[in-house]
Amino acid sequence: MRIESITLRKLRMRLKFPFETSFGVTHDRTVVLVELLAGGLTGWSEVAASEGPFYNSETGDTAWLIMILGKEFGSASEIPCIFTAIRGHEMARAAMENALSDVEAQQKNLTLARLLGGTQSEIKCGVSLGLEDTPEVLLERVAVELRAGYQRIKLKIKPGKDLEVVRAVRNAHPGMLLSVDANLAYTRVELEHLKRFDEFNLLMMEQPLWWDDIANQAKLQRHLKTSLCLDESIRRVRDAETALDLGARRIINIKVGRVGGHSSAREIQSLCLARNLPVCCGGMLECGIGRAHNIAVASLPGHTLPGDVSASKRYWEEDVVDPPIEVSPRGTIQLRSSPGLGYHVRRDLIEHRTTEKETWRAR
Ligand code: OSB
Ligand code: MG
Repeated sequence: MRIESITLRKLRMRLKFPFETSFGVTHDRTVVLVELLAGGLTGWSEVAASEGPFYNSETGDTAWLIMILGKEFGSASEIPCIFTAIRGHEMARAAMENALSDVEAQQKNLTLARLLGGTQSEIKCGVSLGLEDTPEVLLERVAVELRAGYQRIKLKIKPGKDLEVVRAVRNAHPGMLLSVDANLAYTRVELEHLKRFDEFNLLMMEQPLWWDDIANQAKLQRHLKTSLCLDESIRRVRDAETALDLGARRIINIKVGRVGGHSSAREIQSLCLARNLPVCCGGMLECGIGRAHNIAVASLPGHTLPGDVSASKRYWEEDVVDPPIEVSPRGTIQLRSSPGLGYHVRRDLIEHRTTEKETWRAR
């Protein structure tokens, strides 16, 4: 597969509802898409980066990476070798490898999920709910998602919007799978406060402490009944090994963008599988292209917990894939059987939403 051309574009996409985390509110997404032509086939991927460098250091603007142009690959999994000299920029690297994975799957007449080693024909879905002004508004949101069938609810928390909110939701739904995500909003001196979440019987608490603080997360885990799940802290398999060795967490949130692409996501997934630890697939408010990649990731063995992969219509009036991604009343997404991503990419809509576009061609 020779990389013949790479098109990068930015799309502006309005979220149906603003999404608030401890690091800020998102109203509109700036989605960066990669369209790659290789071996006569077109592959698509989405850069997972947010609008500003708040979730991690990357943004849509730092992701215009085309070092693979004109190069020849037998498999998309060879791409990480090209990038060994690059420090960071995991999401940009991921987008390149993932687009070529889509091509490779089509070339081999496989679904992307099968190419990656996926074994599940249906994945379990949960939702991530942003911060809301009042517990009442949040409770209404929870009710809507449970009626839709979702198997797990994740609540964003931050100091001042945490115990009371979680208590309200837990009291209303004593049996449901519930987790929380702090996106680094606490410090290690808040141990006593964080211990109070133990009373809510949570599936997990995601990333309470700073992203580069695996060591203190390990100390924290020793004092909590609640399982910690690391998101921002895990950027490569070595981070996962460190976290496992230190006992910093019992669950890892795998986001294919954050960890640098499908190969790296698989390394982390197999490490956890070998140690009998569950993983869950995270999300970054993606449009259908990123979402389709996440679905393939979530079909791998060990992804036994419902992740944050939900239906297109939770975020978008109109998604860029056809059919839109749908969730069954049992809270699952059925994997598609057509080769590659399995969804038709709606070029018309993509063009319509494009605000910037650049194509590079190999000579
Ligand atoms: O921490 O998982 C996170 C969205 C943006 C940035 C970080 C996170 C999230 C989510 C949303 O929780 C997950 C989704 O795409 O539904
Ligand atoms: Mg998270």
